[in-house]
Amino acid sequence: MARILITSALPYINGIKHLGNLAGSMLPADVYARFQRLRGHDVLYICATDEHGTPAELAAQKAGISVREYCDEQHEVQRKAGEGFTLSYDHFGRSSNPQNAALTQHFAHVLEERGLIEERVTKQVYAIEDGRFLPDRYVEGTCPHCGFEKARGDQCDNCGRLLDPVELINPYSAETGSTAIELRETAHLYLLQSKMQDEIRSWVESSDEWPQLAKSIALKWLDEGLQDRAITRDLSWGIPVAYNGKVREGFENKVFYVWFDAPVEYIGATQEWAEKIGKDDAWESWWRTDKGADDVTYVQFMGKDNVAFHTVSFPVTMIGSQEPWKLVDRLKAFNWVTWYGGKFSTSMNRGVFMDQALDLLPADYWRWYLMANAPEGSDAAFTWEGFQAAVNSDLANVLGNFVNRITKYCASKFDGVVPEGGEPGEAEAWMADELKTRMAALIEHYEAMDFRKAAAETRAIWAAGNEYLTKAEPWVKYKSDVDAAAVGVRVGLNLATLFGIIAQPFIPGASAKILDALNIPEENRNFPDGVDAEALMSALPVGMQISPPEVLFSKIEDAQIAEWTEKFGGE
Ligand code: B3M
Ligand code: ZN
Repeated sequence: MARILITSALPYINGIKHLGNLAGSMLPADVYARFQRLRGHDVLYICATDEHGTPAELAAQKAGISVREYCDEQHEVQRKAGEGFTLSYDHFGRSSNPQNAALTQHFAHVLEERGLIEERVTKQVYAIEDGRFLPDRYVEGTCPHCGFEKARGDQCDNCGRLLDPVELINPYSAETGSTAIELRETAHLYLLQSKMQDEIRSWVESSDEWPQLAKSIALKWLDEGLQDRAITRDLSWGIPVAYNGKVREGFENKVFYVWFDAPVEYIGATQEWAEKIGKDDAWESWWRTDKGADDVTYVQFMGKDNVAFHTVSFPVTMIGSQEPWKLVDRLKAFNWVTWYGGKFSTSMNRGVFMDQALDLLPADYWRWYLMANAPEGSDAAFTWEGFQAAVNSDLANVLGNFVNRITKYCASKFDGVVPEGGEPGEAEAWMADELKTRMAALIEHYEAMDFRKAAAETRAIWAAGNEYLTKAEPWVKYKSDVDAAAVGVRVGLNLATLFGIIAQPFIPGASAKILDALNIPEENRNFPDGVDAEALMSALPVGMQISPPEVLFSKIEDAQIAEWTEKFGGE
């Protein structure tokens, strides 16, 4: 049994996330966590809300409440949305919790002791009328790289480049629009990433289990040369620049930069989890290689714009501390889910957000389409037509219809019990061969974290089941040879069980309905390897009572697509 630590990028606190955010980290991490648990591994799946930084402050100001109140509210909103999508976190923490503050301050202290943090006085953007420095998203202006006029102080949304506010051309206050801007001196702590260039490069190059997208982004940053980066900000909301309760002199009105503390929350949330389960030190065997974490496989999920922070600045913090912290072993980065090729936007009424999606249809409908269409090799567009096709064909027809047909036929002709009688023949041999090949391929895709391929293989196995029923044709044989029909029904029921079992990572709700209707005990729902296909096709005890499940999936009608296109946009 392996021990697998899984984290997905922490969603910013400012508002409910859209389907693209969900599909770009939290959902695939959940699918992978479910798969590995079903393979019998010891999995810890951790996430949290990312509550510091200017997104939180600006959103709270807009809402007219304190940042703390805003974060309290929004954490609850996001926790509920995650529950609605059946995201099976072991813990969903908060980066504003005390555990993260203590850890972040510890790292800053240790890094300074190691000579990797130093205080520097630099010129920062100051808004005279606002009477404050304008870090990150408080200032906007023209991007020096691509000329985009609404570039944010920390990153240009148009060309994606990370920016320093002082680089912006014609800067203005994002809050007030004031252009009364000047550069003023202010002291900040700098993380001397340039000193860690070689160590980080050798770590990245030795990481042989990273999918290509992640590795190429990390190496691109290393080739450009690691820059020393400010890890404090002139903000009031965030983790105080303090150690052991003593605020650093001159930093009374400053806090740690959100990206310095956010990844540390992966550890902080694990400490919250340990306290929640009543074993305060249980976090150590997941994060300290001197306390048992050396046998853990750590897998991170994120969008591609977060890769640099996870492969450079966070490892600089961990490796630079020279303490025995568990580093990421595998990193799965995603491109974007677009809304018909463009951006999701509340203000421009483009796209569906997590809460709205659940008002329309149950989580499984979205989970399936978002993973079958996952933005792995390139961006992937959400379209209503694609969504309707995936639901109506894959879920309602190929899976739903199969389960319905065979359970209803068993109920009508064999009193709803698994029938005995008859011997396997050609059709069964064909199905066994299909399962041997396809189950092996399916497990390979999951282990490689190729979610589109795993969904496609899952569907192909369901489709093979339909083809089997066409070959076995129990409803035809029943007229002349009940035993021969019994074989088809018995194997069909075993296949329905298997189809429910392998669907669990993607569509846990519908899978549970199938397996409950077939009276499959919890302990028999693990993910099999499919080598002994014949055993899979005869696992159900004959005479066992089964019942047809309720309707698993309703087809999406054109009228619904028309209504939703009107309401949420779509070309
Ligand atoms: N909050 C995600 C984002 O860029 C960012 C991830 C933090 S992971 C430590 O929206
Ligand atoms: Zn730009």
